Amino acid sequence: MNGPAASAAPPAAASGDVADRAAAGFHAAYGEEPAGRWAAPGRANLIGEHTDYNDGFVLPFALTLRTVVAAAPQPGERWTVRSELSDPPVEFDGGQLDTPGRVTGWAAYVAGVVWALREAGYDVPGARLAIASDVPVGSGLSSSAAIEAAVLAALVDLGGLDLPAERQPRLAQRAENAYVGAPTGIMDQSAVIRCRAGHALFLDCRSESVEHVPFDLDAAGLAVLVVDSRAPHRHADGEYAARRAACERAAALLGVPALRDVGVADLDGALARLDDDEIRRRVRHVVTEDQRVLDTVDLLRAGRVREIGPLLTASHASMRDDFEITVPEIDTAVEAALAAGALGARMTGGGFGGCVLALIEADQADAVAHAVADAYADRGFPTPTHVMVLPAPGATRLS
Ligand code: GAF
Repeated sequence: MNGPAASAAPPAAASGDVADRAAAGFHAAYGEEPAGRWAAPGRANLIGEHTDYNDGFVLPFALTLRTVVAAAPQPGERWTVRSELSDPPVEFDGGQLDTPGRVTGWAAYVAGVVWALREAGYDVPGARLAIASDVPVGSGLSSSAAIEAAVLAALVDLGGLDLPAERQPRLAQRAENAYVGAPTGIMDQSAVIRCRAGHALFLDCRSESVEHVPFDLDAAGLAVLVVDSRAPHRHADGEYAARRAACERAAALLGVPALRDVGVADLDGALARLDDDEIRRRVRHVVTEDQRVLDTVDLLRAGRVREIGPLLTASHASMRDDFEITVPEIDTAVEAALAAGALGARMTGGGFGGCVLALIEADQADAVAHAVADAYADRGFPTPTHVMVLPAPGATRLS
C-alpha cells in the first residue's frame, strides 16, 4: 500500500545496480562496509484483487525489480536508516517505538518492522541500514512491502531471530497495519517474502497455505507487460478503507465470518438478501474474483497459460463496474492493450491508479505498448511507462 507516509519513500530514479547502490549508500553514510545485503522484490498480482482481507484467494508473483537493504549491527536500541534519495539518515531508539506513528515518512516502514518484532517479543538488534530501490513508489507494485520484507530479513539474520519465512508476512503486515496505519491485507507481504522464480503464489489468505503454481511464460511463448498508468492515486487510502469496511459490513449482514464463505453457487441467494445495490456489487466482485483465482490456478496447473486471458479481463471489468476501483487512465490502458491483441489485461494492485498488466504474445510487446501510448496521447494523459516482467523469487540474503 502506498499510504501518506509512503509518499516520501525513495522513487526509483537512481541508476546502476540496486545492490551496489545499497552498499555504496551504506559506506557513504557510515564510513564502513555493511555486514550483509538483503533484497525483497516488488510484486504484481496476476489475479485476486481485494480478496485478501476477505479471507479469500490471491495469485501474485514477485518482480525482478527489488529493494535492497545493506545493514550492520550497532550497539544499543538504536536504528539508523538511510535511503538513497533522502539525506540525512533517520534515527530512532527504543523510546520512540513505544507508540505507533512516532516515526513518519518512508522510515515508518522500517520503524514499523522493528516495532512489530519487539511487540512479538523479539530481542531486535540495533542496526545501521541503507536502502536502495528499483521498485517504483506509488505504482501499486508494493514498494512498501518490499522495504518491510528486506528490513525484516536483515534484522532476523543480524539478530539470529527465530522467525521462519512463513511467519514473516504477518509480522510485516502488522508493521503496515498497526504502525504505519494502512489497513491492508496479507497479500503483498506474502508475495514479496514467499514467491518463487517462475511461479505465481496461490495463497489462501485464511489459512495462509500456499502453492507455488508454475507460471512459465517463456514455454508458452507469452510475456507480461506491466504498464504504469501514471494516474495520480486519487483518495486511494480512504477508498481502500471504505471498500474493506463495506465488505466487512456485507459479511456481517450475511452472517458469515468473511465474504470468502459465500461461494459462487450461493451468490444469487446472498445478493437477494442485501438491499443496498452498492453493497451487492461489492459482494459480487469479491465472490466472483475468488472463483476467477481458482479457475486461473486450475488452468496454470494444467499448463494452459494462454487461456487465462479472459479471466484477467473479466477481473478488470469486475473491478471497474462492481468494485469501482479503476480510473480513466487505467481503463484506457486495458482497452488499448486488448484492442492491440493482448490475450487479457487488468489493473493490478489496490486501485485508484497504479499499474495494468497485460498477457501478450512474446513478440507483441512493442505493438501493445505503442497502442497504449497512442490511446493516452488521444485522451491527453501523460505518457505511460512500461516494463516486461517475469516471475522472480521472494526476499533473500544477497551477501
Ligand atoms: C493493496 C493491499 F496492500 C493488499 O493487501 C490488497 O488488498 C490489494 O491492495 C488489493 O488486492 O495492495
